[in-house]
Amino acid sequence: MNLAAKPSTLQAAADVNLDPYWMPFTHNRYFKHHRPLNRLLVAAKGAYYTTVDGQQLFDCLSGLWCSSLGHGPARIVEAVKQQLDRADYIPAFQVGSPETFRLAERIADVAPADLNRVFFTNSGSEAVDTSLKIALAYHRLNGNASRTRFIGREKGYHGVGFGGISVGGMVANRKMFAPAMMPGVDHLPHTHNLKEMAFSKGMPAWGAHLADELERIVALHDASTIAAVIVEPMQGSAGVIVPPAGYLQRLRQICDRHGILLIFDEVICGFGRMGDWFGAQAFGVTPDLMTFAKCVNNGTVPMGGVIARQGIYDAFMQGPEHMVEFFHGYTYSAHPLAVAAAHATLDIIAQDDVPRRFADLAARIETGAHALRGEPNVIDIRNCGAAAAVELAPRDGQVGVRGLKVFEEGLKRGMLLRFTGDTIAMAPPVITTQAELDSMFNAVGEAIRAVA
Ligand code: PXG
Ligand code: PLP
Repeated sequence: MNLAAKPSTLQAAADVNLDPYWMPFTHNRYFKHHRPLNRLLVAAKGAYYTTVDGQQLFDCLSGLWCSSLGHGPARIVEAVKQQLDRADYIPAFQVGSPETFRLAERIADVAPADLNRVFFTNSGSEAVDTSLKIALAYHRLNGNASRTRFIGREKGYHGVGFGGISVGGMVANRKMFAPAMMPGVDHLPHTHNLKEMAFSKGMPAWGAHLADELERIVALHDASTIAAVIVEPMQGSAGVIVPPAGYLQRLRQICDRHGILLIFDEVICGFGRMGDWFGAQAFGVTPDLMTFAKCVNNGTVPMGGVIARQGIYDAFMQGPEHMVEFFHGYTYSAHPLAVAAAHATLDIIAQDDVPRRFADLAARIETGAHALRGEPNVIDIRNCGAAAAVELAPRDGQVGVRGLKVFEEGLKRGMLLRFTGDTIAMAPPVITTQAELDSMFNAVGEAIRAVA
């Protein structure tokens, strides 16, 4: 644990060669130029990271939205250790561990309605691409081979696979790869409108009509060409963009009217943070396919997956019985360490009433976040479930610099914040105390003032 206290380790870290590691979604040159010791993390326990120079950092985003129970719950750690003693790896093609079947059953039990068939992947990106493949194949198996088009949404984040960036709506993640995008993808308009909804608490009252754009897209292409619509119930990556009241319901109605599958990308919403097991239940809308990842096992071992309505799975179950029905899967699908961590995580979520506790935290986050209204350059505050974002006006001609500076000021105050552009996102672990929540919002306020 206390690696940081050993001067030799600190020295070794200070001397570490930063060059060979190509950091994901990171300003590599800035990082390697500044060599920030407070951004080299060596330990994680509960709601805190320890930096290599011995600082404690409060984990304001639960890792990257994945460590929602806090780091290192004994039950999860033990489960993974014991699994490692039993079996390090078990293939998932043509064989399987009973624990995997049991995990699928447990996930089906907490998923809404008849979403009760579970396919395992190793990340949200893989889950998204898997869900798109299931949707295409489903229509083809049903004799609707012309249903090939996907509808995503502006500002959507669906991971970084070619499928995910094609239906995604973040321009920086897409523009370099434009020539290789999936063909036949359209996008719904995003629902982020400062003029109409700035400083809304929870779901904005304005904006349900934006779902009607789906009717326009259907009218343009004809429903017979459209396979599925994919949206995040709450958009995490774009900076906690909250669905307008009634919006998801309306998408569901339009999809039903036209035989279009509705995919909820629940990679961030799943497993408690929205105050229910999934966003689907929290928002009262049942999709046909749901992706998950992250909190399924508290981020302990990479794992993701897709939950399908039984009817979708059943459509695949045709032809000779000895045949593979879906030519898809990953070497590490249902990795035994990930499965073990997931069982322990589900135990904790169920026994400790984690969705309800997140609902309680959500109310306190709403109060704390909106108290930042009036701080300099704050142009919007949004909250949804146990997550909130503070959007800052960009500095002239320097989009993202203010966000970065607030992040750095946060570090000085013992806070590991998350910034995307000039938006600061917060989604602390469920174990966060009121005192910790207060100090997080205090520190954010101070950091915002420090860079004003
Ligand atoms: N779909 C959604 C809705 C996501 O939020 C992915 C897919 C991709 O998952 P993987 O496991 O392939 O990364 C995500 C991931 C952030 C942040 O700070 C968000 C994500 C990942 C990293 C950081 O908002 N979302
Ligand atoms: N590339 C090669 C050469 C492979 O053999 C495999 C898997 O066998 C893959 C990629 C896919 O790897 P994964 O199953 O981990 O996604």
